[in-house]
Amino acid sequence: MSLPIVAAIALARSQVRQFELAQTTHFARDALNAVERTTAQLDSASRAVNRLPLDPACPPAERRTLAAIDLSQSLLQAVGIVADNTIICSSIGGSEPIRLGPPDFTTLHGAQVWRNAHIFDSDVNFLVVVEGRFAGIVHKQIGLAASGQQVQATVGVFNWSHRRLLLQRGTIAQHLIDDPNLATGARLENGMVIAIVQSQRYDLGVIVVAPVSAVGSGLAGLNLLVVPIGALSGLVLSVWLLWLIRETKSIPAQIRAGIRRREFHLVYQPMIDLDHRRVIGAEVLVRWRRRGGQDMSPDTFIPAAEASGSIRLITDHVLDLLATEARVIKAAHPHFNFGVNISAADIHADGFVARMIDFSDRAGLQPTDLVIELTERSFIDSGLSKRAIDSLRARGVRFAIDDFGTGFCNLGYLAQNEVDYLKIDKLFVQALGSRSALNQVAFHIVDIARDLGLEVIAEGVETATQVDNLYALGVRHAQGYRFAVPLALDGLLDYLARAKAPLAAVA
Ligand code: G
Ligand code: G
Ligand code: MN
Repeated sequence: MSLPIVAAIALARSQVRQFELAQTTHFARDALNAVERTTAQLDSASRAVNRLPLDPACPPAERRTLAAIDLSQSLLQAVGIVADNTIICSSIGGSEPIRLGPPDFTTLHGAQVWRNAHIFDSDVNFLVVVEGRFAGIVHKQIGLAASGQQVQATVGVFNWSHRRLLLQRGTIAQHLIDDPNLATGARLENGMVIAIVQSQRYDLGVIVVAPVSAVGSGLAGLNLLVVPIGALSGLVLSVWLLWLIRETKSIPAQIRAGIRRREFHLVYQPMIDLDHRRVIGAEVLVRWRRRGGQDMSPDTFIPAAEASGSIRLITDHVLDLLATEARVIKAAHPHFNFGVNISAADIHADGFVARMIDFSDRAGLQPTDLVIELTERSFIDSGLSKRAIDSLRARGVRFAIDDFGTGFCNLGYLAQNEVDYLKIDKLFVQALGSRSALNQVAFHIVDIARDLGLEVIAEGVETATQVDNLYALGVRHAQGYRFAVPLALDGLLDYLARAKAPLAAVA
């Protein structure tokens, strides 16, 4: 009955691949929407500025007017007035003229474009678009910082008729857009998914290049790619982005400040043993509550922390918080297990094993109480992770591969690195029994796990039907809204107290 493992993976992969083509195109469209919104704002700011009188002295009243225009155009970094390739007045600069030098190119509509302007004494470059007297200034790099290595995708925004890249995250090879037959569409090429969309409104296009299999894992993160270029669908995201753009501090500095101000806290999502309908532990998830009181999802800031090399700050802080709270939980529930998310950068760093042992001592945990959740990215450097994993497993720590099926899906590391669990991503759980192109993936993952002697944990389980389907496949551990949302410490303790009765009453 069980398919040979290679066939199972091939099947799962082909489903995922079709999905990736569609998904990558979808991301490119999202990015294009954002770019179009920014372009519309440039247009409207340009009309407003070109109506202003030209006063080379740039009096304060003029600067205030520019600032008002700037504020009403939320996607622009700044606006200014230009004469002779020189910004003589701007919404955020002083009154010193800023020389731009000759433009990179002129668009079909006569706007001049500087792709890498050094202005405002800043160490980042800006995209500057000049139309008549108007200069619109767009930040180029915020998106690069805010999106992660996690999302192994490159995004480029380019002028369609000139084939000139305007903004990019990562490096887009020029030859990919030089193609004279360039058209909207997606294709697979050398292990990469390449999606291109052309704007119907402007002389613009977006290209997204993602390694096959990086797409699923980046579902949320990929949205961040469009940061420099525009606002996004989710309110939380755009608030975060605007804040990032206006904030002058680097991401590591922001994280340090957040830690100092105690803005991070932990939530726990109960993990259920389906055989006995018991809570056996919880996954520990970090939250960042910004000063406005808004919770920031780790999907947003973990990739930013990883990309800026500051994930260790967060991991250390999470372990510090957990060391205290785990003692409270353990006091009431001695057999409780903790699933901790660890980034690839953590496990590849020197001293990881010592760090985890030190943590479990401080938390009063046995190594056997700990499940370390790694994403498939952690196995890229298989040798490095293997040493750490083997050493901790010898002490009784268990390991889970998180979001299995969305990453590199390379059997090599599964053979080399011994782990204990595969976690099925909620994407696949939710596709189960649906008409989604992904509806067979969970089945194949369970198959793979069985062949390798691993247990499976299902994530994002929301309905009784999903529980039944998963159980029928042989899955014995689950977490998801069906049982409990991620809960803060007090909520978890309440939940556990109630769950002492058979869990069916709780679920
Ligand atoms: O908590 P959800 O609540 O939004 O979490 C989103 C993603 O962020 C999860 O896939 C999880 O792997 C990751 N995540 C949550 N908490 C942590 C953490 O403490 N460290 C790391 N590295 N990732 C985390
Ligand atoms: O490690 P990571 O992928 O493991 O974290 C799980 C993520 O899924 C968290 O963001 C968590 O808040 C979210 N989540 C947990 N349970 C459910 C669920 O039942 N449905 C959905 N849609 N999301 C869930
Ligand atoms: Mn996880």
